[in-house]
Amino acid sequence: MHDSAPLLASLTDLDAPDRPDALTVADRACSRADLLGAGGAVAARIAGAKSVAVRADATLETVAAVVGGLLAGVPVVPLPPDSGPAERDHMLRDSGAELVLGAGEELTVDLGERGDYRGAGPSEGTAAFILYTSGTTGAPKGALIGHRAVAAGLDGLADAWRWSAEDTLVHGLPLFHVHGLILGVLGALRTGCRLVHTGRPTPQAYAAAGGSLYFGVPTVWGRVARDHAAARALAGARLLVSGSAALPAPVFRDLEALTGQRPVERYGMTETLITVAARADGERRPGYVGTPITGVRTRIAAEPGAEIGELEISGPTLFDGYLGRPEATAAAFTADGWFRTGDIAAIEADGAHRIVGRASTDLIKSGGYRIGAGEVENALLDHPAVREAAVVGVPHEDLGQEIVAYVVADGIGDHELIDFVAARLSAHKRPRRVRFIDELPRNAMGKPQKKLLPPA
Ligand code: MLC
Ligand code: AMP
Repeated sequence: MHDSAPLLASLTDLDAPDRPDALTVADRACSRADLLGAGGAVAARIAGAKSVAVRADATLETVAAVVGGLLAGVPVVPLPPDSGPAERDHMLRDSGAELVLGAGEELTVDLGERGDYRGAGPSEGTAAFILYTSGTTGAPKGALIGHRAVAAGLDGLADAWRWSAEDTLVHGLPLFHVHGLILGVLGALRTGCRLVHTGRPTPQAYAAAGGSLYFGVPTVWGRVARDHAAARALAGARLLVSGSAALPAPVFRDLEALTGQRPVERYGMTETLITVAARADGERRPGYVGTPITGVRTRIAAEPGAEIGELEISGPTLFDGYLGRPEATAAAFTADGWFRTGDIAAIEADGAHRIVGRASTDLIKSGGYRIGAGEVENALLDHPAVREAAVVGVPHEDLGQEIVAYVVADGIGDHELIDFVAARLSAHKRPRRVRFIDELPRNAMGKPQKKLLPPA
C-alpha cells in the first residue's frame, strides 16, 4: 500500500477487491489496478510540477490524469473541454499550470501504461485541485482545494449516505466541477464502490446503468421525471441524490411517485465542498437539503428577529483561498473565520436547512452550472458590434435559470452573439436568448439597473 496519497487510500490498497469493470466511463471499462497503473505512470511524469491542467473530457484517461496528479501531489486544474480561448487562457495563465494533459494536448494519457509511483506525494498545504469558479464580476477565480478537505467531505457524505464499497455509483456529470469530479469520481475511488459514468447524464443512460446510488443536478432529475420509463427503472436504487441547485418540489414529488422513493438533497459549493446533506436514514422533505455533515458547522447571519439570512460555514471541508487573490479570499470570510456562502438560508428547529435564494442576482445557476453575469457581459463586450451588455438569469423550467443577455449593439443578430460567447468561454455560459435594447436603464450615478430591464 502506498502512503503517498491518503485521499486515495482505497484505490492504493492493493488488497482491496478488484474487477475488470470497477470503473466505466462512457462505455469503456477498466479495473482499479489499471487505473492505479496508468495514474502512477502520469505521476512519474509530472512529479515536481507546480500544477498541471487536465482537459476534462468524460473519459477514463481524465480519471487517470487526475489520479496521477493526486499521487504526485501536483495540483490539478480541470479544464472544461469546450473552453474557448478567453476562458482557457485565463485558467492556464492564472494557475501557472506547467503542462496540459489530455487528448490532443501536450501529454496524452495511456491507459495501458503501468507506473508504480512511490514518490513523495502531497506536501503539507499543497492543493489537490485548483477549481475555477465564477464570481459576480470578472474572470473566474481559482479555488484552492486541499487533499484533507476532499477527504473530510467525502467521508462525511459516506457517513450520511452509508456509501460503501457495496454501492454502484451512476452519473454522467462533467468531470471539471465538484459534483462530477470530486463526489462523482473521487467519492467512488475513496469508498471503493464501482463507478458507471454514463458519458452524458441522459435519463435513458441512467435507467440502463443499474446502479444503487445516482447523482444528478435538478435539470437531470427533471428530465428523468419526464421520462416515465427511465424513472421507473430507478425504483430499485438505494439513493437518488440531487444537488448543485434547488430541486423543484414538483420534480421531487414526480420522482417519488415514479420510483417509490424520495430523492436525497444535498447542498454545497466549490469553495466549501458539500457541507449539508439529507441522510440515508433521515427525513427527506422537498425544499430541504438536510443537516451538516460530520465536522461541519453552519450558522445564519440574520438581522435580530429574522429567520433567514446568509448561510455561513466552518469546518474541515473549506477551501484554502483563491489563488493569488488575497483580497477576494479575505472578503469571503467573516472576521471570526466563517465562510460567507452568499446563499440565503433558514435552519429549522430540527436542524434541517432550507436554501431560499442567493444574495446576488449576478451569480446565475443554469443546468447546475454556476455562471457569473460579469464574465458573460465581458465576453459580449469583446464583440466589436456590442456597446453595452447586461446579463441576467431568468427562471426556466428545465435549466432552473436561463441566461438572457440584454445588448445594445448595431448590425448583429442573436445567433451570432450566442455563438460568439459559446466559442470564447464554455458552451454552457452562452446566453440562450438575446434581447436588443436601445440603452441600458441606469440610475442617477450612471450604474446599470438590471431590475429595470424589460421582461425577458
Ligand atoms: C449548443 N451547443 C453549442 C451551442 N449550442 N456549442 C457551441 N455553440 C453553441 N451556440 C452544444 C453544447 O456544447 C453541447 O454539446 C450541446 O450543444 C448541448 O448543450 P446544452 O444545450 O448546453 O446542453 P443542456 O441540455 O442544456 O445541458 C443540460 C445538462 C448540463 C444538465 C446536461 O447543464 C450539465 O451537464 N449540467 C451539470 C452541471 C454541473 O455538473 N454542475 C456542478 C457544479 S459543482 P455536447 O457535445 O456537450 O453535447 C456544484 C457544487 C454542488 O454546484 O453543489 O454540486
Ligand atoms: P458551485 O460553485 O458551482 O459549486 O455552485 C454552488 C452554488 O450552488 C451554491 O452557492 C448554491 O447557490 C447552489 N447549490 C448547490 N446545491 C444546492 C441545493 N441543493 N439547493 C440549492 N442551491 C444549491
